[in-house]
Amino acid sequence: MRYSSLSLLRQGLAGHEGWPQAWRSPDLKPSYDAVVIGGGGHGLACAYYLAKVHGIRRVAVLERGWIGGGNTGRNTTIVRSNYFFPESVALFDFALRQYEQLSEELNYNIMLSQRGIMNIGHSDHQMEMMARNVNAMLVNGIDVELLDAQQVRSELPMANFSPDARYPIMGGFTQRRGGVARHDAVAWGYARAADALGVDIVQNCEVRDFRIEGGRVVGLETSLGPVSAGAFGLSASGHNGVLAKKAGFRLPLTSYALQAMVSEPIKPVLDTVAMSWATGMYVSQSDKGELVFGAGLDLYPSYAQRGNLPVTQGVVAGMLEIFPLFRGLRMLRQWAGIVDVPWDYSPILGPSPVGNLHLNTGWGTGGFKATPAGGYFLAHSMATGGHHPISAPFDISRFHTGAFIDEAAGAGISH
Ligand code: FAD
Ligand code: PYC
Repeated sequence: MRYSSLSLLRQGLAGHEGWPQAWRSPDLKPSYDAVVIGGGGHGLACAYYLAKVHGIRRVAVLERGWIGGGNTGRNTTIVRSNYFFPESVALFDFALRQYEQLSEELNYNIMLSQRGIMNIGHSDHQMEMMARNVNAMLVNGIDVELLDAQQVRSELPMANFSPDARYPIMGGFTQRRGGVARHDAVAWGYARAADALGVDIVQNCEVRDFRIEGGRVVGLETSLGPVSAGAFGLSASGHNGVLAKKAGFRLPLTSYALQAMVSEPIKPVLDTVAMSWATGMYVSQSDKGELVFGAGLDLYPSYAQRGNLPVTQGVVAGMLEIFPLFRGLRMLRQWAGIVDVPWDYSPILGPSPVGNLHLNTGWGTGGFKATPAGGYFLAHSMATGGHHPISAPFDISRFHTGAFIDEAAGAGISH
């Protein structure tokens, strides 16, 4: 739906009471052609592409809470495609290119801000590894630049460049097409577009079990009753391991809490995303002025969605070492999401060991940037029964063949 400036003004003056719902709230039907488990950005994107690209419109997305209330609404909104291996670059740059035209495609402003992402190096060793990374990324066709200390200083003049700093700044590298996008808007944009194509988005619907016959899933048991379908997609970040176990197989991943926090808002001071692997800190500034910053994984596996204090303290300390001027700021909020981290830090995509159940899992700490890709390739797998060439290297079989795609470094701050 498009709004004229007059109708926007009228809504504003009327206290926003006349807005139509952006998507319906349908009852769960007994059967569909395809059912997606998990109403995060990936699940919603999958439903949209099933309908849009594959013409499959009898689709339901089942979300146990509210859409975007999982990691989609908890992440720090960084998008980038500066990964090491060609397989990863193909995947993440596919997503970034989708993001670059998504506002127009969905007619929904996802507030993509390509303000660049800057990784800061603090030692000769780190600069050496950054040079190797940058060379690999350039070979893969990614727009990255290695920077010396002066170049970093011209972009982050308020950082601590003292030679006596605990973390001296020796240089860095940047991807200028990287940046941030509004996480909720990505979920809402896909939800509205999928709904318009006939997809049922069913919230407060928890998937509790699988009915499996002859090696195939014939239906799901949910908190709103049973549902059957021809194809199923598992896209329930943070709980994919739990659900896979109910479907009778084990996913090679471990679930941890990942934390983030925001400061009180201040005037614009930071116009890129700054990351420091050595301190485990990254920070950007939101359009409201808050500093959005975060940490690496919590130290032990957990499903407690709040994170533990030593990690919070560590990230604040790391940020203040690099940006001492933020010292007087108050912290407004801290939170965490549960992330599923595979053994090689790359996602697990495509058909599962159970026929007609398809996987979109293992995005670990870095799946927001991949939302359009995760959705697109899950839809492809559900519609065709097989892989798109870009998702094929991420098949679960790599944990048998040993063809790992170890992106621990590409995943950056969070491992
Ligand atoms: P989710 O949004 O988590 O969606 C899964 C949904 O499944 C949830 O809504 C959940 O309620 C639902 N669900 C679970 N179990 C069931 C069930 N049994 N039945 C029905 N529904 C169920 N990535 C980046 O690229 N950039 C970042 O800057 C970044 N920062 C992050 C910061 C933090 C603090 C966290 C926690 C994560 C961050 N990530 C980042 C990772 C990113 O958030 C996730 O990889 C991504 O959002 C996963 O999207 P999703 O749609 O798969 O998952
Ligand atoms: O994947 O870029 C990322 C990221 C940053 C913080 C958490 N994940």
